[in-house]
Amino acid sequence: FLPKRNELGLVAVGFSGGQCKPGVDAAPMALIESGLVNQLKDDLEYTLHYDNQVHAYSDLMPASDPPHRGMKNASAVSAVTQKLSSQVYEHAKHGRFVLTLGGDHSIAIGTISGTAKAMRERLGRDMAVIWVDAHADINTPESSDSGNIHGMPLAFLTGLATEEEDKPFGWVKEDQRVSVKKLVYIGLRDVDRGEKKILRENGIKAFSMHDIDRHGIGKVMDMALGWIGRDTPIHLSFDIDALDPMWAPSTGTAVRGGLTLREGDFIAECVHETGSLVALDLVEVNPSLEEQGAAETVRAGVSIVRCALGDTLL
Ligand code: 4U7
Ligand code: MN
Ligand code: MN
Ligand code: MN
Repeated sequence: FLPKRNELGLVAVGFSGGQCKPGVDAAPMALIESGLVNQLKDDLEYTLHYDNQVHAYSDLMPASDPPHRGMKNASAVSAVTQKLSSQVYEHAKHGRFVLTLGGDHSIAIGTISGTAKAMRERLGRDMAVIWVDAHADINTPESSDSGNIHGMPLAFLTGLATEEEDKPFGWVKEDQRVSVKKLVYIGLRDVDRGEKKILRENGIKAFSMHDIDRHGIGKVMDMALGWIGRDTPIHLSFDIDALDPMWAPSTGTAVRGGLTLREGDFIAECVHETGSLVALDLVEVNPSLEEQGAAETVRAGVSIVRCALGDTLL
């Protein structure tokens, strides 16, 4: 079921409407300009399927976007993620590995719904999701204090939050969802009270920074991948704020006490080694925050992507 050897679909998503800080839309260009695409082609020998544009989806932006169930920019996020879902689905359907460069984490509603559907059709299998993040991003509109949709993607993707057909996220259908049993978190350290309840009540597998301190990242990866099991397609969604601000300061919701860059790279390497990785999102890099740290943060993002796509130390 693996993606065709070295066929890579790239989607660059310059979208920031899932949260309130401008600048995260500039990340795809910053990552590409720092040499990422050339490295994937030249060093890692991927054949690239890329439309050579950073999508801003400005044609999809509604004239007015009043709050819906407390969500900010619900119509815009809905329109963008629905379009993105079909872009990602097209790549995945053709057997390509799908790399999506965000953008804020709301875009995962688009990427994961696209790959989940393609994997069901191609393999008849349910896909697993590894979510590397300081945050759990599983607030329902009702449990969210901020109304920012980048803190909610997993609620819509798992079906914990559903909507009527004619409402913003009513387009997310059963065949585009992932099971709570196939979701694994790594790196959590800032989980809202309502989210803790959701994780507990649904028995969702989560490895917090505490678990990483206790067992070490090597053991945690064994346990995380063991939970998913062999021959299950994996979508890796990597929020750069999983890394400690020492390594990735330029991000909208930085939280101290995070992963080292090497631990982040190691996670990506281990998931690559399974041979089951079908897609990667790299999100929440915001080069306009922390001017000092922007280049460093972009470099960290490039490094994570390279590792997930098969770069090795030796
Ligand atoms: B990110 C938060 F309240 N949980 O819902 C929320 F702490 O994609 C943060 O992981 C969400 O960066 C962070 O707004 C979303 C908050
Ligand atoms: Mn986060
Ligand atoms: Mn996130
Ligand atoms: Mn964030």
